[in-house]
Parts: sequence; C-alpha cells; structure tokens
Amino acid sequence: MIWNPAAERMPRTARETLQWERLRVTLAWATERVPFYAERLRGGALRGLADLAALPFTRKSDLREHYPFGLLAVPPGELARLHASSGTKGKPTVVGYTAGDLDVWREVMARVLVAAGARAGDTLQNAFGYGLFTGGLGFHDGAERVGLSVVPASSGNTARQILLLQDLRPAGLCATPSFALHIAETLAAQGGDPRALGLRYGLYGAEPWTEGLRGALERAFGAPAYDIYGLSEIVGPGVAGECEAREGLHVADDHFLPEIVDPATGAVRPVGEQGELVLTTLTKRALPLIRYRTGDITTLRDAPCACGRTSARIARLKGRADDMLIVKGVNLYPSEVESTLLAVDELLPHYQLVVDRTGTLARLEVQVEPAPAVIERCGGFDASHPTLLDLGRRVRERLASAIGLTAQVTLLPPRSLPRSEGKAVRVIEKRAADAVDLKPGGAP
Ligand code: DLL
Repeated sequence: MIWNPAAERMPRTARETLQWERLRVTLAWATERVPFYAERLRGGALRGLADLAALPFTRKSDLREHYPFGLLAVPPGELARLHASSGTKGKPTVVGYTAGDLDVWREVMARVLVAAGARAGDTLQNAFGYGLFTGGLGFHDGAERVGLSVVPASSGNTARQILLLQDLRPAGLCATPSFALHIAETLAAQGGDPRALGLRYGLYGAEPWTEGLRGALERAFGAPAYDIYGLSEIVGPGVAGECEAREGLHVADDHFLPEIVDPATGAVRPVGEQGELVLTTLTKRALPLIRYRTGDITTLRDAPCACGRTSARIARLKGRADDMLIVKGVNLYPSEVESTLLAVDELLPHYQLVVDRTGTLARLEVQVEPAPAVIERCGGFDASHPTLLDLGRRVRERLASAIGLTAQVTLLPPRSLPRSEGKAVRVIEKRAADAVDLKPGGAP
C-alpha cells in the first residue's frame, strides 16, 4: 500500500517540475527572511534544478554559529515546536517547526510507516526517546496520522518494554536497531521467545546499521526490519525509508532534494557513486536549509523501484563522514567491521571498536562477545580455551581480508559490552592526553 499515491508515484518529469517550483519558492523565502541566506545567495538567479550545484553549502557549524534562532525564517513566536540535537559537544543544534512544517513531517512519516506495512488500526510500540530528540515525537505524530494506536513507551527501561510488548501485543516496534536487539536479547535471556510476541514489522533507524544486523533482528523477532533515515536539521525521521522491496530508502524528494557530493571537495557526484548526502528542504518554512551537508555517506539511485514509487532512493547509510576512522593509513567505517563480525555465526551482534592513539602507531581493538552456544561448548567463558583462541584468530583473519587491517580481536564474557538504549556507542578513541572520545554521541 502507498500512503500518498499522487505524490509517491508522481511521474519523474512532473516531480522535477514540482521540485523546481518549490525550490524557487524556498530560495526566495530564505533570502527574504534569513540574513544569512540573503548574504550568501545574493545575485545567484537559478535557471533550473541543475544550477543548484552552484549554490554554497549550509553546514552544522552554521546552525551552531547562529544558535539558537539565527537561521529561522519566521519569528520564534510563530513556531509550533522546537527540537534539538543531543549536542554532545557544546551547545545543541536547535530546530524549529511551524504548524505547516509539522504537517509535512507527519506526511513523510506516514509514508515510511505505511511503506513498512503499518495499517490503520495497528498498535505501534514507539521505543524512540520522547523529548528534544526527534525520534519519539516524529514517529508518534506520523503514526497518529496513519491511524495507528501508539504506545509512547519512549526509550530505555527494557523490562517495561518487554512487558508492554507481551501484554499489548503491538503489530510494530520502532527503536534504534541496537536497542531493539537488546530488548530481544533480554527477553530471550529470561527464557522468553521474542518471536512469540507476534510483531509484524520493525522500524529501525537513527544510527548506522548493516544487513547483518537486519538479519539478526529479523531472526530474533521473526518480523521484517525496515530502515528509516532522517536528521533533526532537515525534519527528523521520515526523510527516507524502505518499502517492501528493501532495495534502498525512498527519499521524500518532493520535500527534501538530495544530492551526493565528494566529502572532500564538495563536487557533485553522479548517480550511483558514493559520497556525502546533501539535502535542500523544499517545503519547510521555519528553518529552510539550502544544500545542507548531512555528513552521511551513501549512494543515490534513480532506477525505478518494483513498488511503484518514483522517488530517488539512497542506499543504506554507511556512516558519517566524521565517524570514518583512519588507522595505520586505512580508512574504515565502523559499519564495515559490523558487516564482517555479523557474518560469523559464533559471535553475538554486540561489538565495540577501541582505537588506541596513545602510541606512535594507532591500534585497533575489536571487542566482541561469542554466542552462548560457543561458550557452552567451552564449559564456560575462558578466553584461553582453544575454541575461543581459534575463533579469535579466524575473526582477525576475516577482518584483515575485509578491511585490510590487522586488528586485535578480544572476545569478552557474556553481557560485558554495554547494551544500548538509544544510539549505540561503537567507537572509543584513546588519545595521548588520556582524553577518551565516544562516538557517536548518545541521544536516546
Ligand atoms: O536520528 C532522526 C531519526 C530518528 C531517524 C529515528 C530515524 C529514526 P538526529 O539525532 O539528528 O536525528 O541524528 C541524525 O543519525 O545524520 C545519521 O548520521 C544518523 N542516522 C539517522 N537515521 C539513520 C539510519 C535522528 N537509518 C543522524 N541509518 C543522521 C544510518 C542514521 N544512520
């Protein structure tokens, strides 16, 4: 089923005309009302969508420098809602919505919910954090628009999540993939069966995750797992989401215009090439953003999708450009390590990367937990047991061939790695001055 067939199945040429009309309105709106854009977009009359590439980028630092209201195109009194990013470093990024912007958000969220199989009358357990983070309220409002009954569980409190799942029997669960996995694992450890919850679909996002993690979640809950993408600066969740074909995420490109650029030079990359996603809002009034550098690495696809939606699609997000690690000259995304680890049945999908930069050469340690069956075979956890030594060696070799880097693999006792209730912290960087960096920052 398609939520808004007129918009989602719009022929490409009509869509481009609409995008161009909306872009012109947005540019005029931003230049007239936001001094920052009046200054930057001066004199740049565009003749068509293709000219967009000539305009300067907007970056997260611009939002920070104009904190809190400097990039708003409406007076704060006209805002219907404010949200903010977690702001792990310094001040948060504040985003504002007019009542009309909230309507756009509900619309795009309704599309991704319906694309994942949600239907009016379903119950949805919403385990995204409610509050300044856009996950909770974004899913909540979109779900109400579709006619779902929402259980506003919010993030955290795994025991209560399990109780609600068992007793209210929702059709769907939405959460970060790492938290959903933690819920399933906790239930299984109590002797319960997550498959018996009867979930029909799971909607996951807000952090990078891989096909391997999708497989783990689908096996755990016995329900298909859909990838939902978004960021607060643009609107929150709902910028893009998967349909039943699950061959990329459909971008709501009648509201948010995507481009892919070279993260280093900013040059536009052709369809099919990987790079940084840049988004221009086409309908937002409170906080129009022109060519916003999301920092997220993906690929744009424009081939038609079997589902009939005509929008551009993006590939599963690989991670953030600033989460890319450089270890011994090798560029590496945590998601690449995840893909390798999750292909090994004898491991649990819980891992952490420790990058030690205190010496002259950075060292990568991959910490991961063996599956319970393996530990049972060893008669309990013993890191020096030949089975575990052999497993560690095999994982090291697999990683070396997949990422081109020899990492130290440390197998840890059951449940010793921290479990996530929001965005998982996958990387710990140890630096010389003893400062420890956690990435990505843990919004709920
Ligand atoms: O995470 C919005 C959201 C909530 C999306 C719930 C999906 C579900 P922020 O806290 O502003 O907003 O973080 C945005 O999270 O730039 C990506 O780096 C990352 N991210 C979001 N969704 C995905 C995803 C929300 N599906 C930042 N895959 C983005 C990979 C994701 N990364």
